[in-house]
Amino acid sequence: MKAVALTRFLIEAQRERGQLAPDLRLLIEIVARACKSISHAIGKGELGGVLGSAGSTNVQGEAQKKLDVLSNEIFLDANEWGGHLAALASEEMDDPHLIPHRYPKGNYLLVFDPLDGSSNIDVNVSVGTIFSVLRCPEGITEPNAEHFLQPGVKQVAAGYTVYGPSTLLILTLGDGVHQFTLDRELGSFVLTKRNLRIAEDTSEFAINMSNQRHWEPPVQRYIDELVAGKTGPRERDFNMRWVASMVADVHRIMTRGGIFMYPLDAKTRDKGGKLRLMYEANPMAMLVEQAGGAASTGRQRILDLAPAALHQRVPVILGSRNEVERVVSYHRSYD
Ligand code: AFP
Ligand code: FBP
Repeated sequence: MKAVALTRFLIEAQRERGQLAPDLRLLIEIVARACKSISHAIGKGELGGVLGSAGSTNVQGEAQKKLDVLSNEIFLDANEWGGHLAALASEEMDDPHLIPHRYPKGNYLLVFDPLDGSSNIDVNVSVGTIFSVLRCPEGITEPNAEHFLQPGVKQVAAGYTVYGPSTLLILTLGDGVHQFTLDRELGSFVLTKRNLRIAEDTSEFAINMSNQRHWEPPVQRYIDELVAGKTGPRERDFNMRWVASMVADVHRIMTRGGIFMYPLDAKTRDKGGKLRLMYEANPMAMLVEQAGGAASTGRQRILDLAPAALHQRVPVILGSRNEVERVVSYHRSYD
């Protein structure tokens, strides 16, 4: 079978399936190009002088790595001139980035986490980029943070790139989830899987177990039951995996099922959770739902949440539908 490059896939989506506006196609192509540049910088590692700390902190108060800052700049430079965006918001920036006056403005808002899991860079473990596309409210030419505060159901596209042994782009335009692999020689993303599906059942879970003493009772109960294995109430053994790069953990679930949890706990309660709604939870929830899985805070569907702030944090429980529903039912029985 002839290889289908991302460009062709997008043009066919535009032409045949009427699914894609031309300016959204351009947006996705430019995002993919930015991800290629990030992949290239990551691949150089120590030789590129890009490892280690940048000596700065972001709006979340987290120490930035050189690659956090570089990836953010790559995204801004790649995306601001195309005429398809009204503004961009990044996990690494306090406020939205407006399109400079010398460039035309478009109808979309791009939200992104340029380098997720950056604590893994220096140890050469998979990291990723996450992005989400929203429509700019009509008539708004100078969007501010408020215009980004739309529930996840309003996303028109979402995706992530995982920089692992190979670089993969996982994309949804609201009609299934598709996987592209970066052909490094051609410099092109090539379609390698159509319509990824997350198995409804699983025997694998991902959670940072070192937080166990901080969890709420429903999560304590759920994980206790999994760890009890064959002799416990679930009557089978479960396996645990935790990469500490959400992109890598979610990608494993996209590939072979599983449940990923960063639940509310005593450590993160004051902030509302650990992961960011706009940059991490919403795009991943759209992808997971599009692949047949489920995504919840434990108490609410993630995609229905009305964001209150650009950098808002939320609890995240996502993956194989039957397990997510079980965790949600445990929350109901304790609340
Ligand atoms: P960074 O991008 O700041 O490294 O955060 C990554 C992350 O938000 C997410 O990708 C992981 O699932 C999670 O942190 C890991 O958190 P712990 O270090 O608490 O396990
Ligand atoms: P494979 O090469 O068969 O995947 O085995 C890998 C491994 O031996 C180690 O790399 C790793 O630390 C360990 O298995 C993981 O074991 P477990 O599945 O018990 O967590």
